[in-house]
Amino acid sequence: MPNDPNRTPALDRIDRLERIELHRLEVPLVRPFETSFGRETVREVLLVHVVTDSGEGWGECVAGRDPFYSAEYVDGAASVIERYLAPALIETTGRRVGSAADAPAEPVAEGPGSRGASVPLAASVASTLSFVAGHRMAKAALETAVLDAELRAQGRSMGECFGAVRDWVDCGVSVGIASSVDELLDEVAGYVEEGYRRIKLKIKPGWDLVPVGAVRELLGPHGMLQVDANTAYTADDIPLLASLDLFDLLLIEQPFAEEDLATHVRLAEACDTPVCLDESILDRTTAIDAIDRGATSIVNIKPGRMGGYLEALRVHDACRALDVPVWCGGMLETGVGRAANVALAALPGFLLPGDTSASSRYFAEDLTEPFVLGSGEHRGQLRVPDAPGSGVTVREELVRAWASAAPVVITAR
Ligand code: SMG
Ligand code: MG
Repeated sequence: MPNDPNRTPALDRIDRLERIELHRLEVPLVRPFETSFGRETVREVLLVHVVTDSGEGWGECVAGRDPFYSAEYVDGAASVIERYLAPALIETTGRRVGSAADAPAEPVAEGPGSRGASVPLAASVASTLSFVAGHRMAKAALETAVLDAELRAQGRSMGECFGAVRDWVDCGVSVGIASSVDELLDEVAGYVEEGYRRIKLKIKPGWDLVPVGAVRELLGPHGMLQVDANTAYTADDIPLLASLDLFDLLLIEQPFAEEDLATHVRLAEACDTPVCLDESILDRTTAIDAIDRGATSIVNIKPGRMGGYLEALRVHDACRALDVPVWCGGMLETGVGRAANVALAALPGFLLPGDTSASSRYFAEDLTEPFVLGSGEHRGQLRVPDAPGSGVTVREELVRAWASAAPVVITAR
């Protein structure tokens, strides 16, 4: 009985979602982050906090302030969660009573040891929310909060649940468009000094060959370097982008529009540098399709863009089966989202350093205990959290202190 007051909560199982809270925060960035589509000085954070009969969990929505990186944006995500997703999840979970009846029709991962089977409540979230089209970042935040609560109740970490094979992950850093090449070189030199194992440069028309050449010279021939255009180019730019071959890059990330696989295929045929898709990859199906067509030979995995960590695991597994390397992208997450990303990046198919930088790259103070780059043999790496759930503790006093609006609370009717 879900609502039996005498019922003792199971220690390892969530039977009921009591409440979902949405917290809006503004967290200043330590330096502005400029991409081909805009400049951010503050991270507008949306946190989802779920309170269940067996504990609590947190998820961070990665949608940005504006609908520029993708169609989603943070006000829209908060609205769709409040109006549609959270009420549906509470309603369904109230009826659910932890039965296997709501387990997803499709297994979360093929074969024995399916990860979804061990987190039945989190694994039911995507199907419960599938009546809403799109809004993957909003759905991902909810699923992650439920996953965090469920794993905390089970005493298991996200790394363990996902199938992490390493305790430390290699970290890169994504460097925004600067106001001059000298300023860019100063910034990159600082990150190299800190130990980052790979540099990613944001590029756009007019900010490409010159800064990339200058940074290649700074790093020397062996420094790992890649670029990300966030869809700023068109087919006319294929010759220019192909000339980036000169700089021995790890990859060129998403030069063309999200929907335009065909032009990515043309670029891949015209250059030696691998083409990597970010914005275009929405789930396992689009990943396999893009790989089959030759539009991408490396995949940037961002769980928010894919509707959650469980779909991100499917993308990882599919890419691994096809021998396509993946790496973990970033969306300027606080420690809440970073913890889960670092756990994901510890999977065997993550063969390139991620945009999983230390807390200090983004914020003077983080919402959780800070992520700090290791030293010695762990220089340029972050440690994978191993405590239950995401493994980090949300500093609720900061959630209150940095709030930009009153929390929204959704409860069972
Ligand atoms: O989290 O370090 C980070 C940012 C990494 O460059 C980054 N993200 O397209 O990959 C990308 C961008 C999207 C976010 S722009 C605000
Ligand atoms: Mg990108």
